[in-house]
Amino acid sequence: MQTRVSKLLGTKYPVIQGGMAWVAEYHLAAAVSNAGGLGIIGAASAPPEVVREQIREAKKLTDKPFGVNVMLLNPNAAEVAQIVIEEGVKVVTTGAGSPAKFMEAWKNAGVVVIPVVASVAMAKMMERGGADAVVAEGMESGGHIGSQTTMTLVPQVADAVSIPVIAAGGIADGRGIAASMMLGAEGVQMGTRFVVAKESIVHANYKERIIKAKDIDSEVTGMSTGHPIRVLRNQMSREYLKLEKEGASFEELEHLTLGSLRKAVMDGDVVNGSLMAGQSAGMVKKEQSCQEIIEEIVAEAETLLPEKFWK
Ligand code: TUI
Repeated sequence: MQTRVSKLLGTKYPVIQGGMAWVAEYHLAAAVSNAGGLGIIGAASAPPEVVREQIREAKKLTDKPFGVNVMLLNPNAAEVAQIVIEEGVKVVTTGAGSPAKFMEAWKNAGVVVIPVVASVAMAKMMERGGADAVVAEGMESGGHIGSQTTMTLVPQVADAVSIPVIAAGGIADGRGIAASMMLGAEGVQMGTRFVVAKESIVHANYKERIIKAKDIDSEVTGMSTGHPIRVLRNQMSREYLKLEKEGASFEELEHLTLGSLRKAVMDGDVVNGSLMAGQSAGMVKKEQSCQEIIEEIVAEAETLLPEKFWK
């Protein structure tokens, strides 16, 4: 399955793994790249030197292209942006803001730049700024989200820009890939399904919550503070939403969630941890290797889609 996206990335398939904080470390990224997708190391809020180390470890595990996600709320984003260039990383995706100020340096260094956007306006701005493609991410996604759904965002972004569009949010199988292509995308990014991959270092308790999740088991915290985050419902999210309803300050709410994603991913604390996951959690049924996941979803998409969409 080749599209403008797989050609741009130099991958076998137009499938990208989301740059998820704590989850997207080098084992997962290398496994996705080795399976023909594009693995991504999520820099999130990690210290810049840790990101450099992660990149070097990924290079030991794969000779295929992989990327780094720069999370723009990170106060160290500028340093991470520089490390990506120094280490010769092929692809950068960005999240939770505008990467405009880093774009020129990345382009000059020959890095493929793919900002994640949640609106048509941001997609157009990124194209004008020299982005090679955009990920149009709907609010079905886990973690930090915008307000548009994938079904409505992807076609509107595809109509508004000429660079390739990669769909994200709610995609967990071949039907999601086929649907995304019908909406005008030329690739997909998946997060939640890869959280549960065999090569993912995420604690078994967290994986189990995703596998057991039903369609309605996620909710969005922080809508009122301007930092909406989709998580699986648990004691932590209930407490957060209760405080939010009572008008708690942003600082108070931030304090409650401090370190909570780490708690879920590393310690398996599914009670007080933050279980970021997308609405597609209800579709994720078992732990599989990245190779099994990618082969399965691409084969399914190919049986559904007329060849003109991907040849
Ligand atoms: O970035 C994400 N998802 C994330 S980042 C993250 S780390 C975090 N952890 C705890 C609290 C806060 C963050 C967890 N999940 N997805 C990509 C994405 N980007 N979704 C939406 C956007 C976005 C939003 C606004 C992109 C651009 C944007 O621009 C706003 C502006 O005008 O600057």
